[in-house]
Amino acid sequence: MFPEKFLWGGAVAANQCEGAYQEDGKGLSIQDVTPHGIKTPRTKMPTENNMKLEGIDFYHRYKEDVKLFAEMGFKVFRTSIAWSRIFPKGDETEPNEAGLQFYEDLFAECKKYGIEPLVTLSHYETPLYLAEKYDGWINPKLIEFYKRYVRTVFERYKDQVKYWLTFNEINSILHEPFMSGGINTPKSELSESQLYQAIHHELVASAWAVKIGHEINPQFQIGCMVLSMPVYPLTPNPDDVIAAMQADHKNSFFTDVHVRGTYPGYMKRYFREHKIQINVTEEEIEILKHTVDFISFSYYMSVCATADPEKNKRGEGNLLGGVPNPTLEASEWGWQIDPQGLRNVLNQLWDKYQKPLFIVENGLGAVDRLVENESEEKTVEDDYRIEYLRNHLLQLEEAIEDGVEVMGYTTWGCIDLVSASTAELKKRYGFIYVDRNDDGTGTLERYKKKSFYWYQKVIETNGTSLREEK
Ligand code: BGP
Repeated sequence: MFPEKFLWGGAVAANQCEGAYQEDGKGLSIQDVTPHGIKTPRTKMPTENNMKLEGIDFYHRYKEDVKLFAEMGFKVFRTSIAWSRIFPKGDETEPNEAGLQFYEDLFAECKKYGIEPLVTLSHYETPLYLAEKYDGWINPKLIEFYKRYVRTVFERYKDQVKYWLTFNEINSILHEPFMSGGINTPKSELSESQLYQAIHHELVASAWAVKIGHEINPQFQIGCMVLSMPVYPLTPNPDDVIAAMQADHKNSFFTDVHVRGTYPGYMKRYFREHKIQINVTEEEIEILKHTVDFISFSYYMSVCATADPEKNKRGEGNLLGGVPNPTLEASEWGWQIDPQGLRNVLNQLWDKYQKPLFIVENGLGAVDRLVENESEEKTVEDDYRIEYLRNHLLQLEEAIEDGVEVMGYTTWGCIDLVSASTAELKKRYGFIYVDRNDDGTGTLERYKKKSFYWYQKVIETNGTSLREEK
């Protein structure tokens, strides 16, 4: 059974839905120069084929959208603040009032319907200037700029927002240094020491956010956010089991630091053996002890690991990737579907840390077709999405029965938006269809998909409808 106060809802990120990329004083962010997501190098300036520049026009249509979320019964809505709306270049000392006002209005609109905002402070949208002038998070100055930014928004929204996330999928910087860490130096030229220096700076900044946030409002619940992906050994060979453990360490390092406040032994060993040297000050060691209130994560898929170089071939997948699992099927974009992996992740994190958990992303990216139903309303018959979500929610419920404490669940892309990895609109996740295409055509009208009514019922019955459907 789902707990009584379970936070059901959906999630988006500013850069993937707002559009209005130059409105009301907003500065450019790294997303404005990456028209093809992570697939091709960035452009010098924003180009017309970049779907994120206009997004789904959430900036102007958020009232209509929040109303639809309320109609589904959302208790929580996760979005991010675009840092470059508040500090257009990132290193200014004074914030942009118009940007602050936009989010104040958005959060007020959520509150009007009793929807709790859950706010990501940095979701793959570092101000471009910070990437170009400072090389992003490699530079310790970013910590100061981030502190100023988070202090500004914490103070402004201290009575509107209770739940905060410090960095979206913080561990994805390992694979996507530009998108995740605003690091301008090409990946191929980046040393491991530079990469881990940037990671260290983000971890310190995250701990600062916890400290500053709790000083401003002790009621704040501030969490870390990681990309979770269980790593299974490809075979029962003990070498593969160790390979899976080591692959997992690369990611669990981030939660270890966030929850325990120190670097784990396996990471110190990794640094030693790979000759990684990073600067760490005494003050930073102290700051890291400001640990998070809860752990949030995205969950889409699992992967395998092997010690056999012949079989160690990376498959398709989200930002981390890994060896494909021969027993699982995949989405149209090659992401392997593994609902039980969610139960696994929840149990592992709970057993390890005993901290409340929040699933803040989960969902199926698929091609949807708009059709007219009997009442001549346009809709999408997305039974595949319903099946995906139902199977994951049933596993989530299993984990709750296992004794795991889960605060809530927000599906990814509750309204169609632009994909992070491929910058496409045709990869849709929403309960709400947005009439917008990758060639820039479309009316931007919103239509309720079949899954809209399905999720509405799930929320209304606090999950009991899931079992009836089986
Ligand atoms: C996560 C990101 C999101 C989101 C999601 C789906 O990695 O946090 O921003 O987009 O994945 O990925 P995609 O949009 O590439 O399908």
